[in-house]
Amino acid sequence: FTVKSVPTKPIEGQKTGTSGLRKKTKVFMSENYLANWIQSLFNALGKEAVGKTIGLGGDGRYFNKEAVQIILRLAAGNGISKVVVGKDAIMATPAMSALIRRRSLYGGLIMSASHNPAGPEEDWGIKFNYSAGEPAPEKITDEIYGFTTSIGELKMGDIPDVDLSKVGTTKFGSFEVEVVDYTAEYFATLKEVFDFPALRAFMSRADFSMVFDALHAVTGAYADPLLVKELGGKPDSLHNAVPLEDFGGGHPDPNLTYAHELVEVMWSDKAPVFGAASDGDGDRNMILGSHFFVTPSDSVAIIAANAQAAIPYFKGGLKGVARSMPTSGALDRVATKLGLPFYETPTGWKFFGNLMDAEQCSICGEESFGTGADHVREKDGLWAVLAWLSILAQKNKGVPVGAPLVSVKDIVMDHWKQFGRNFYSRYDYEGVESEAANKMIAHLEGVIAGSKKGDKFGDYVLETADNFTYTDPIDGSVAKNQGIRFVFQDGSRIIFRLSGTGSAGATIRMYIEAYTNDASSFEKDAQEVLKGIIGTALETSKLTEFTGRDKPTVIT
Ligand code: VG1
Ligand code: CO
Repeated sequence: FTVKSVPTKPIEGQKTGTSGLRKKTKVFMSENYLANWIQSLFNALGKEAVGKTIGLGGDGRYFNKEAVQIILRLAAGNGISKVVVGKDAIMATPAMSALIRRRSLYGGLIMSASHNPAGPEEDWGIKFNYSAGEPAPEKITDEIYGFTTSIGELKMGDIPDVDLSKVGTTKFGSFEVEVVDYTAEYFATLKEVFDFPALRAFMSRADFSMVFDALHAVTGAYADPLLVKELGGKPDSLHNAVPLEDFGGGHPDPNLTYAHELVEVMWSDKAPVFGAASDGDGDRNMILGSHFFVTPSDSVAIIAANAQAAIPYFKGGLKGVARSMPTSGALDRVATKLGLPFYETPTGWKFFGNLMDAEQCSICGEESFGTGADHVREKDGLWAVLAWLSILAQKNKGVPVGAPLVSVKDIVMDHWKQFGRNFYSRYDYEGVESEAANKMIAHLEGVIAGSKKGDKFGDYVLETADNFTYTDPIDGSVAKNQGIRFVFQDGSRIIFRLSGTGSAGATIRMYIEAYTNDASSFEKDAQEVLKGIIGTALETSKLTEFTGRDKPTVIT
């Protein structure tokens, strides 16, 4: 094939956020928008990528089928020797991470805007993962952005569209496309982590029942082969498990608001023992028990506390644990008790990679329904589901069929008895005017500058207030302005930051946490317990004054 030089011009605003580049689908479909970013990526990678093999796939959303062909032409034109593509262009985010690691690929591209809705009027996105399977560090994404501002040429290989519906290899001279089963490498990795026969035995108990809701997103393509074929689950335990280009018009975000269908099932009279959901690209998870919600911050703490006993991969113990700054302190208490190294990182999975590569961290998590481990370098929704099933299986080993099972709620209550409870909630204000959001953050910077240890904020006494800065302990890189935080003397916290994954306007995230070890209040409703501190947070930030919003769009 020949390589055509196609002239192009820089397009504004191609800067990646918390996790890749996300924009309205129409923006990505406009002339050269996607091609410019991909070419800039290859420019940033330079000679290093020439002759290498990369992975490619996505969450099945609208425009992926066209995008994959554009990316293949650019890969051919830029000297990539081979692209490994998931059948039908499918590849969940953690599956891509596993693919890169197991096949020692140079990197991989994931076509996804994760939990953002899909379709011609909604969002599209793209992210690049590096050789360890980790999201590209800021050093690379900054370089890509640099190239997008000066780009003048696209290098396009003139190859025909590649048929992605069949597994196999197609050659175009020195360039090759291999279409692969998108479950193969991922499931091989999961089998190294979990005891599949033990999970199968537990899931086949007559007194066990579950529902997994794929929200019509990418885990729909993995749920049947994994939970039914591999683990013997019942086919009717899968809900919304057919991936659709527009995710069925829904918002593929596994939380109590957007996964309401699952919530209704789990709070019904016939609620199953276990419920879970995942997001657009399969890296997030929500864990539910019968009439019970496990907060993501508690989930990672409970998985860490039980990992050694319940999951073969961790039988030698954990190397360390980590959480993002806004995630509750529940994990910190587990780290202290187990004597483990502990790290607090900025929001976004890319900050965990270095710790894992340096063998400093085995399990990590974020409050935003992201949980994972060092088997890959992405958060992993189905991993979290299997982790919880493993804990349930282990706790119920001696329980005869017919006797009451140790439930999800029992496991969480037991955990709180040992460690206390970190009441937690996040308020999201979506679609706020960017200027108003920036003014509020500037105001909060002022509050921080004017306050000192011992100051009273409502009922709370200030310990520290700052805009979080992270220095990576492995490579020394510094990430500044990662979130405004007020930490009080009893460990309670108020945090504000702006989302980096939206496609238009601003989203303000307000995170609230209060700790108690008073067992009599463990069953209280988080919104009730947090009412006072939420009021303090709203007053301190003047959120309503700046934004005109008197209530959040989503509460998790
Ligand atoms: C959000 C979450 C963050 C997560 C990121 C990507 O980012 O808060 O914890 O890592 O989404 O998740 P932000 O900047 O909007 O707060 V996913 O499932 O979109 O890959
Ligand atoms: Co996601």
